[in-house]
Amino acid sequence: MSKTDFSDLTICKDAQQMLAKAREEGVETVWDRKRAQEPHCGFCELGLSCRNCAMGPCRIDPFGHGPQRGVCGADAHVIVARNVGRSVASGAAAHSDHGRDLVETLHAIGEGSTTDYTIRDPEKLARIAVELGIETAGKDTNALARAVSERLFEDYGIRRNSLAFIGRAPQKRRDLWKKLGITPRGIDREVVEMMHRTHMGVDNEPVNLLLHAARVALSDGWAGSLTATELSDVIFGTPTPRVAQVNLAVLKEDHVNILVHGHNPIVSEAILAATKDPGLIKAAKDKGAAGINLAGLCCTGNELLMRQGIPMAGNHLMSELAIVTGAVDLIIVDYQCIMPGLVTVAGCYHSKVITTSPKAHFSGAEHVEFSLDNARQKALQAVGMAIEAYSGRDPKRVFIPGSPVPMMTGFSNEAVIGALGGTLTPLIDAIKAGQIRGAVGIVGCNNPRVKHDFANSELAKELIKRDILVLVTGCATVSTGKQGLLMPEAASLAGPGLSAVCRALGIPPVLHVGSCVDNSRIMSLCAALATTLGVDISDLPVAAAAPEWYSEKAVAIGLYAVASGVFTVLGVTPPVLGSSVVAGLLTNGLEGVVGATFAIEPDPCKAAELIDARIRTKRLALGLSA
Ligand code: SF4
Ligand code: MSK
Repeated sequence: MSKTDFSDLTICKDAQQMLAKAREEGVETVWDRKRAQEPHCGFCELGLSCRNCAMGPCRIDPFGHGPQRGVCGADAHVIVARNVGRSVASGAAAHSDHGRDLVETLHAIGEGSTTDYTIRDPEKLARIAVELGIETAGKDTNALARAVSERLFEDYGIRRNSLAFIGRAPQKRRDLWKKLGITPRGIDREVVEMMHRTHMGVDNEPVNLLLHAARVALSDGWAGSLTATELSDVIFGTPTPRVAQVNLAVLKEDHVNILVHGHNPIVSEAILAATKDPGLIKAAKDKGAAGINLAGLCCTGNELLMRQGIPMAGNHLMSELAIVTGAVDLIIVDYQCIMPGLVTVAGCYHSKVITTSPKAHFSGAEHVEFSLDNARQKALQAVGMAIEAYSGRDPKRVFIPGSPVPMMTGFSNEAVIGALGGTLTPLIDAIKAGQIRGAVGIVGCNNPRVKHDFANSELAKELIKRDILVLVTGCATVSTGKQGLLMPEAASLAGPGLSAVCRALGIPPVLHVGSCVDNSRIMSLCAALATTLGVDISDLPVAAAAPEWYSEKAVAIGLYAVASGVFTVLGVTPPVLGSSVVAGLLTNGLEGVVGATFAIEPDPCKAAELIDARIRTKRLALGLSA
């Protein structure tokens, strides 16, 4: 029997329609593959399996009837902690390696070895140079680019007393990290040390392992990710508020449709420029198209959305479904969150998949390698390939559902502070007056274990109702944007205080602040608020939530938020419940160590209650009304 109602899998009408089309056309999606995997391995779900060496793989029986130690003698607590540590290392490595690519780009611009990229925000570059203690007098923009990139290269591995941007964290927080011995020393160093510690026979004490995991995560949040954000702004421009559009209806039936997918704006910005090439536009028209249409998926989509207002076709779980429209001619990817299944789905249509990074080849995809000295030429080539692919499109298989939803974007910290008149004082006043009771970052992904977009958007609705400002990044942006929460009109869904602030400023109650690496913007804002108020981040009425997370990057983000003092609610249970020590530390014990913990709550209404209670406690402790 063919299933046609997919409302149990996703709240989005466009996704439901595409799931029905996929089913009809015999196309397998992530949800089908997830079902085929069920039941998932119970040992792995609890974090109790280990394959770190060839004496194993090993598993611990959670009921006490089978083995309680791996072949090497590691118990449940060590195995779970090692697994958490490796996840954090992988997530931090992903963000930080992305950041390194931007340092290399900035350096190449400074050296003059690329002309395909320029510096669009030289003022921000100069501000960063001053922040890093670099002498700016007599240096032109290229010299500053060289000096800043050289300083930031040093964060990747060479031991220094501190990382370049660590001074942004409040003094109290830095003192605490120092006392705990978790001040990050080098981005690559912390990741490498975690891989070392989790090798058989190195660190076999779960608390010590988790403290180092916090250090790894901090090297991501206050260095790798922050570098990616700041240098993307320098090179591609610091975002400013604007209105764009979201959902599958941003695809255009009569245009050549190109989707960018992945994370780093280095490729997607080059593609954007190529889509404006008059010769290629003419070539598209010669093939019978009305023009070339570019839209984004996942975080590189967020990067283009924030800075250029390019529409978003969807988030993580929409990537295959976008192809099912039959209207996508080319999907061009860099790295991270690109499901290998995408190539198979594209193979069911005329759609071409192009990979661009030497780090990320996909079997079955065509590889057009981008480098800093050929990006413009390769982008023109890729767009040309999209135009060729358009000729193979089958109009009978094209179905683009619904109509686009408008969404406001571009709320960089600079834009927020600019809108407030150049200082944080109006925001602080609104918090003190209780108009804005607190702020919460809803970050992260989709996960087929959770009804698509439900938890992300319901949590946002519940929070704004309680006069809690919401900041979104990554795939949560699309979840909330599709529900209309990213438009100023959504102020009508907010509590009276937040609603009044939004109406006065003409802003939505849910602000889009960027991609996954841009969670560093939220940390920088929290740090600035705490420093202005003379308190620690853990004293602020703020929280974070990752209701639909799937990625190891989300584990790193969650841990750097907690280690920075931000209470963080996870909607998907991480594989830690096999160890009472690890689970207890993460959800309780860390409070006494770093002033924040994780909570695990899949129900978005209950998650909102937990966050509300936290914000209430923090407000009262600051002498404010609850
Ligand atoms: Fe088994 Fe220990 Fe090897 Fe892990 S490290 S696979 S628990 S022997
Ligand atoms: S893309 S890490 S699914 S937010 Fe950054 Fe989305 Fe999560 Fe990837």
